[in-house]
Amino acid sequence: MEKRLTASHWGTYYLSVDQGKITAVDPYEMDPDPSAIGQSFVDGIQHPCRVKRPAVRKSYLEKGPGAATDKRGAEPFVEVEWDTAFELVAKELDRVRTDFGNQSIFAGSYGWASAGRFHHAPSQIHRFMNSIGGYTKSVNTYSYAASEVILPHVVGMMDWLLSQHTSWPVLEKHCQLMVMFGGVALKNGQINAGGVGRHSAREGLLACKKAGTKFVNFSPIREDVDDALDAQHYQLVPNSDVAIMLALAYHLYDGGRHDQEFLNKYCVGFDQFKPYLLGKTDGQAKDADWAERISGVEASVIRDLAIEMATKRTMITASWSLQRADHGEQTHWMAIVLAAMLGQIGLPGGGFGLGYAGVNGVGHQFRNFTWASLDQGVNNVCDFIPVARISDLLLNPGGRFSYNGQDYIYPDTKVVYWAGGNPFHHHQDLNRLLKAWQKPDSIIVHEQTWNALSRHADIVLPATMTAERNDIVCAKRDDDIFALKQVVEPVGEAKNDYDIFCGIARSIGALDRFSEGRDEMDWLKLFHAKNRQRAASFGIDMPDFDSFWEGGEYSLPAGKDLVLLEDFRKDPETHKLRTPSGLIEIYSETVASFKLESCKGHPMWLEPKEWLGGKHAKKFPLHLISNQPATRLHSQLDHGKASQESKVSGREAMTMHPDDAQERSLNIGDIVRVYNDRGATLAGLIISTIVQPGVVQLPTGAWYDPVDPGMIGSLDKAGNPNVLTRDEGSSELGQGPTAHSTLVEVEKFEGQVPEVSVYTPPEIIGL
Ligand SMILES: Nc1nc2c(c(=O)[nH]1)N[C@H]1C(S)=C(S)[C@@H](COP(=O)(O)OP(=O)(O)OC[C@H]3O[C@@H](n4cnc5c(=O)[nH]c(N)nc54)[C@H](O)[C@@H]3O)O[C@H]1N2
Ligand SMILES: Nc1nc2c(c(=O)[nH]1)N[C@H]1C(S)=C(S)[C@@H](COP(=O)(O)OP(=O)(O)OC[C@H]3O[C@@H](n4cnc5c(=O)[nH]c(N)nc54)[C@H](O)[C@@H]3O)O[C@H]1N2
Ligand SMILES: [Mo]
Repeated sequence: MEKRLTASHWGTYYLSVDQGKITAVDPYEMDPDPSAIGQSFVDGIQHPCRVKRPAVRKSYLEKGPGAATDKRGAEPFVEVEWDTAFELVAKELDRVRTDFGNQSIFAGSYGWASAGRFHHAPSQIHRFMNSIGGYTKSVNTYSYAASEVILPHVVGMMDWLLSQHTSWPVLEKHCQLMVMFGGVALKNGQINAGGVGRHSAREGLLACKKAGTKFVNFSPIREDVDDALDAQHYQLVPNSDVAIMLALAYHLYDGGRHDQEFLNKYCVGFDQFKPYLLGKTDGQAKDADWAERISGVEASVIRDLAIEMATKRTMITASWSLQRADHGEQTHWMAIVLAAMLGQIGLPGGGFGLGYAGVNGVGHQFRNFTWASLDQGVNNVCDFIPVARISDLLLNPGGRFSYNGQDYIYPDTKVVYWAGGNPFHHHQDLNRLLKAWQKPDSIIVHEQTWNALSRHADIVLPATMTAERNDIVCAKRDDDIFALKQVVEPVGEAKNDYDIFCGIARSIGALDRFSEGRDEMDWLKLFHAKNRQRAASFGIDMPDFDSFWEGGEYSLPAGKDLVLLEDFRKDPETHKLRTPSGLIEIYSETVASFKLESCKGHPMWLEPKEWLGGKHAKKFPLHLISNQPATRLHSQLDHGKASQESKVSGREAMTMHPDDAQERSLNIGDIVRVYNDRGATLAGLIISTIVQPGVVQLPTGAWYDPVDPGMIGSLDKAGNPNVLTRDEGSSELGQGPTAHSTLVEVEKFEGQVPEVSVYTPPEIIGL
């Protein structure tokens, strides 16, 4: 039996193949902490739910664009030949380009797609669209949109910060106290966008523990920190982190323990922030008693912690989840202000960290090396949306929105084109999305499986998976690069996204512009040549293409230890930050000048619209944490073994505290209905003290599976939390997603339990 290398966002593995079938998955020998998600390759790649041939929704095929759009998700599909599909897509893109203009094509196509530099679906679709005149794009990520917009005003770009986070070995040597908001969940460190050679987060954390680092964590879920770290764990009212951070800041200041010299030399605006902190502006000192009333964390805990933080080398970490919430901008901003008051930013082991273990690679000791990727060309369309405003875009053509201090207008969308992302996974309030989804004339997707996205499309073009193609895999913030040779034949007639776009480009007459006459291997050789050239500029001699391709893997020599903002601390003049003042902006004149109610000039406690401390909690008394799933990446391979084995009573598992379960007379394994005014879903119940009372955990990623497909408001059978989440921007500044500010109620599901049916293909008919 042959074993062949494959790689994914969750790790590198060997696939055993017997007569064209994948029979086993073994972890890569260099990985000290391989992820079990890879086991889903055994059944996931060649699963019956793969899309096998191009397919068109019945009414669409019969009557063309705009036909019976309210039947999306409900109607059967008709399979067609590839050439027919290419023609259909080309004709529609031409119609829309000519009659309405390219801004009427929305191809933001946000999503993680698969690992692999060349077959990266979002890069492919953007290059293709640019080769035919452009498209309306999306900006920022679902991961940390609010921070991406606020942090450039405060300290610098989010991606730039993440690329120089203090590395694990430095933390091990110097960090005495790690104060964590939202934990450092190892379930999340399984993943890194682009691939993982070595999983390093567990090693890094355990080394810190061994060296004597003390861990303190504020989080609604105890599992956000590994038991081995023996962290002091405090539960808190979800979304109240800013209040706790403010109170820590207050007691640092009140006790004269803040570092005024650091504030003077490296920051601007402490004097504008101070009156708010002390309560001079609103009559409320942000002290520990105040924070206790908001967060439920005992005042004495906060006061003592402030003293301890000031006497130790302290790293303050905040997970990305904190800002995926109403007023999410305030959380990371305030964490940075707190770290600035401690004065340890730029010192080894101190300062702040955003998203340690949020993905593998944050804290990795690596070379800041940009691997080659597909050139996307130039987009001639200026229109854009903040990524999480997709439903608003479709529902309000011509409507205004505010973003980062300016007003913009939503274009009128005729075509939605997606390749490599799944809005029926990632977006909030799926019933609202479903309504918005009825608006465009055409919805075209490239998909691997018959998931909720492809089921709700008009034209579905089957895409290959990584094991079915050749590619080069490497991640940002990682040193390892892999040569991936095709392992198995594509399922059915599935094609690579590149070949699909070549087919459409040929029909449109844009093939040369799109492909530049290259095939898959030509592109891989081009990428490798660029990588070699870049490596040479670092004095590194990478092997030539043939040796690399033959060898299968290559690692850059180890990078140096990193200390976040060390250069800035050593010399703030030469290493100015990219903020208006060149310094850390505790108060931002720029943000203040926008005059927004939802985001002012300095970080503040702003009450979320939906949280346990608010009025909605009377009707919906449980805070829903729809966090990242431990057994898959988002919705990918939800049909695979690793994910399916984690289901409870046939659907996604929801975890509830024993007190809340008792109050509702619920038992382990019950099928429960989780609901609020936006929707309802069924989940299988786990009862555990890992979640605090008043909180339920229902991870993202179960495929949306409505009882009545196409019907807005239908009960979801599989446990997708996004039928419950809010679809409102974090603020008028960032417009980030706010899934983590959602309240629900839970009851036992009575009556005939509907069977989950989303993992078998929809009805496919002949015409
Ligand atoms: N409630 C709630 N919702 C959330 C979050 C949350 O915390 N709570 N988190 C958000 C975050 S941080 C993120 S990043 C998003 C993630 O949202 P997405 O990135 O959209 O989620 P994925 O499931 O990874 O979607 C990738 C899709 O691409 C397809 N795909 C994979 N490889 C290929 C390929 O090579 N070609 C083509 N054509 N298709 C491919 C897969 O089948 C899958 O449908 O979700 C967000 N949604
Ligand atoms: N296994 C796996 N790992 C993943 C992913 C995946 O799909 N699967 N997705 C990846 C992606 S795209 C991203 S962006 C990162 C996201 O990384 P994060 O945003 O950090 O991930 P989450 O799991 O949403 O949240 C982490 C924890 O934050 C806690 N939390 C939620 N709300 C609050 C709050 O208000 N206060 C406090 N103190 N804690 C809170 C929850 O208990 C939750 O378990 O994860 C990545 N890692
Ligand atoms: Mo993300």
